Amino acid sequence: MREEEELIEDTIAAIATPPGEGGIGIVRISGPEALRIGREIFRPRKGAPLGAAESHRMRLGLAVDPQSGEVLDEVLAVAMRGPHSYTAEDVVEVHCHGGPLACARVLQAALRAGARLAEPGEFTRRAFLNGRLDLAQAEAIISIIRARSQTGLAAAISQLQGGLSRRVKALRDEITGVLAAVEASLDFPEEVGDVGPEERERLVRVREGIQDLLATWEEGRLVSQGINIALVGRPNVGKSSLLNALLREDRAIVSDIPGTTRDTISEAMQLGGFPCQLIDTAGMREAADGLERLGIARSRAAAAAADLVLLVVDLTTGVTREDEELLKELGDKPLVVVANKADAVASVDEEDLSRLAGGRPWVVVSAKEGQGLDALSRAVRDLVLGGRVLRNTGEPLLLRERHREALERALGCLEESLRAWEKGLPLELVSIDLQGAWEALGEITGETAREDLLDRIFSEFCLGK
Ligand SMILES: Nc1nc2c(ncn2[C@@H]2O[C@H](COP(=O)(O)OP(=O)(O)OP(=O)(O)O)[C@@H](O)[C@H]2O)c(=O)[nH]1
Ligand SMILES: [Mg+2]
Repeated sequence: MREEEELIEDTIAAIATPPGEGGIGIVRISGPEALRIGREIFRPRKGAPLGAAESHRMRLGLAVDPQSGEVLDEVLAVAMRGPHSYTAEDVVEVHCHGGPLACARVLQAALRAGARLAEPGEFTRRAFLNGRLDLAQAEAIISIIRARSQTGLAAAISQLQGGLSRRVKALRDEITGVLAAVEASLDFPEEVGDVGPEERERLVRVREGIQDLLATWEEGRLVSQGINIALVGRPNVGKSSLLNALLREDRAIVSDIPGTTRDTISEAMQLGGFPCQLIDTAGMREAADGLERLGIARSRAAAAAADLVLLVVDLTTGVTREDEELLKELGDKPLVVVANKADAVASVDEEDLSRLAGGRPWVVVSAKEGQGLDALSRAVRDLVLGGRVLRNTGEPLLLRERHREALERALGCLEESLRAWEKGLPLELVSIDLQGAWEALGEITGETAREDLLDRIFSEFCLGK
């Protein structure tokens, strides 16, 4: 539990499910009054009042207005007594029929019975303040909610289970040990004597530990934030068909008329294990009319802004001069040449393709038959990782800029203290920098996080989380 405790005395409530129609809609109530409020707005069909019997047990009954007794919905309700709940407080959840009005009225009833409307992330903030989760774990929940790839999700789950926190805590404990030795030798120089190579060795190991974690950032950033991939090429080569094939969905209009796609279309998907925004663009050519020219300007902008380009060429026409010019225009942008319509040709002129690609990766696919898409996905993966391999060993990955920044700071302080030590500067100076490193590490798990930092982090959450 953190030292500077916020006093939690009120009870909060919010709708925890997304707005709109759905199977169920959940109103969540947490705090010291949750059970009382739950009893006022929920009338069980049979048995003891809510919260009086077994904890965590779903009950069928009616949600009612606490004042008028009007029936609001037929619901399931569950009371979870603290500390065995999400927030570690008493929690009541009312599962309504998933209509916006039913949920809103049950929430109103809870507010009328004395709850306060929760701020975004306030339930999770309470879980943190009550010591149920540390800060890195709370942030993992955001990463889980936002995960758009298997790898990103797996990394976020491992973070929620404390993978990163344990690592950071172990590093911090090492520093604590050295700090204690340094302080002791400062306070009782006669009895303790000098701190020596052993302590310095420990700090060197901490430095390596921090560097190892920092080395996972590129990969963590990839799996959490993803990349933009633009489909670029002449008209009619099958860019939109490829988008549809990769999405397994009839998303973009496909036709045999060149210049079908006018505006860029962007869809989120996974390619090569990474989340990405796949952007279909208008076919590039010397534009015939003004509208098409506008579309082509957008294509250029999309290609320029993309992290990676899939340059689509048409096997039925073979590589053309325009393909070559396009490639030249794209410069040294990371790029995969995608030769499409393999189903429509008897053989593929590999020499021609490899000449065009000029050392860049190229793959042969058929958007129509869905052929070669795995190879395309592998090519993207290899290009993005640039020879690096995804660890995927269950080792923690840095998923947030905030963690990277705190680790950089910790590393800076640690190096400073090692330098001071080696120069034989007074131990007081060594100790100040060690403190800095210790505090920076503590920001990751939240032991030393300030209130404004917490505000910023928890405001990223959705309402009801
Ligand atoms: N045989 C065959 N035809 C394909 C394949 N992919 C696309 N086509 C056809 O090629 C034509 C153009 O496809 P689109 O996907 O609209 O091409 P595009 O590159 O998006 O064209 P623009 O939007 O005009 O730039 C359509 O008639 C498709 O059916 C393929 O893999 N094999
Ligand atoms: Mg198109």
